[in-house]
Amino acid sequence: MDIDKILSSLEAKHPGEKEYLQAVREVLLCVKDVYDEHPEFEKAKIIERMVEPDRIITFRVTWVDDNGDVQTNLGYRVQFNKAIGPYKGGIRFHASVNPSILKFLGFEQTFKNALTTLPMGGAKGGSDFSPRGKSDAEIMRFCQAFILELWKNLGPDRDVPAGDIGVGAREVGYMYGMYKKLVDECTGTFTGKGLDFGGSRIRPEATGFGALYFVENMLKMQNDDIKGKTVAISGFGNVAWGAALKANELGAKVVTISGPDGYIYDPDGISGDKIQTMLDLRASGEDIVEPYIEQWPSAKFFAGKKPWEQKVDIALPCATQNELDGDDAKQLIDNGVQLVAEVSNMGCTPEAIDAFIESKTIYAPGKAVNAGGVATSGLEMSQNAMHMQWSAKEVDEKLHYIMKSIHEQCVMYGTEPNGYINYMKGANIAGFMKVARAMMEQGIL
Ligand code: 2IT
Repeated sequence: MDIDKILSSLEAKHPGEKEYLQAVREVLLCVKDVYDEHPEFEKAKIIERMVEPDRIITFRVTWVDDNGDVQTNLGYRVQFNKAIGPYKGGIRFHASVNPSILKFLGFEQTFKNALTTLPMGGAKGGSDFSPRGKSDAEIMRFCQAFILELWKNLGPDRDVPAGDIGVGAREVGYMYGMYKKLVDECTGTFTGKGLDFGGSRIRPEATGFGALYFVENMLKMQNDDIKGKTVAISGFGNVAWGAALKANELGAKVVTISGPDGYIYDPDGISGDKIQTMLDLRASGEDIVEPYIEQWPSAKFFAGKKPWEQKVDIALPCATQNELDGDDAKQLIDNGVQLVAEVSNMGCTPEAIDAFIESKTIYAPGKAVNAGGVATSGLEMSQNAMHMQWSAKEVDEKLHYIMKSIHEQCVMYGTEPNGYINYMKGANIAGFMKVARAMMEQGIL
């Protein structure tokens, strides 16, 4: 595989799409050797086909704000790859959303979903709509307007969206409500729904819980466990919440959370009622963490800084892409960090990943670590198809099994001759091989 040639042709076709090109480059570098061992892949142009989405749906979303003013946003759905199953992946509402970000997310989702062991293809969608400071009624009108365009491309065996940044149970509820009104069928079609209308138990917690199960597996490989370890978490949304809950439950001490305004360091540990504070901060819609210190004065707020400057055993980026860069990585390594697990999608920059691998820090990428979220979405699809609802215990057992299996796939494909486990390589090769085999067996399409 001529990586430089593929990348420069992609760059020429999609200039300036830096997140997308970054995600593609990482996968190509990891799978090159395996790819070259399979001349039939090259003959079928598997890579050239895999890096382009099946289609991108772009649309205008017009809605009326509380002042009666007409607002227009852009809406997208990137249906990336359906070799393994129906398109599946979240919807992101954030001012930064653009085709590059949604293409990187859809590309990553394809391999992540392959790793879950469940039959799901990859997709992502969203809008540049910013939920910050919007009223509940505005959120509802926006969600309805978004689905009024997108609904015709969705379906339980076609494309099943879920939440992501800026989209939680409330937004999924409004979108699914509108979808049902238009198609007049109750077939699931969204995951992350409310428990009373087809949602799965443990889905809200699943991304964070799954990430901690993955971390437990990583530590077990080192004959270690998480009890008593200090953990830095970034973000304060749904993913950070689930990760903090489970880290506490497993006996670790969470000392940071963060927002766009800076980070909180709480040496006493963020647990118990402080978790509720996190939820209240999120629910306020202001997108800031500073008010935490008004309620918990022993904690400190560091304006405009990231939590990676603190000395911790474990770092869990839980906020957004490229939130941990080369300098952050250096700081963590100098402070003796033992393990870094991305819970956000592509949370670390390529420079940060290189630094971790070079220093033999145990590092795992988002597409493996955070796959418990979409895996539990897959379980929600199964429950909807069966018209059943499983107990929390049943879902949690399946989530445990899935995370263990993802970890095993990473170890199988990522263990280097010197014993170091390169989880990035392992996850990319395992995910790639499954999608590639599925594409090969279904012919040139
Ligand atoms: O990045 C992700 O895996 C998600 N936002 C969840 C996707 C899903 O379909 O549950």
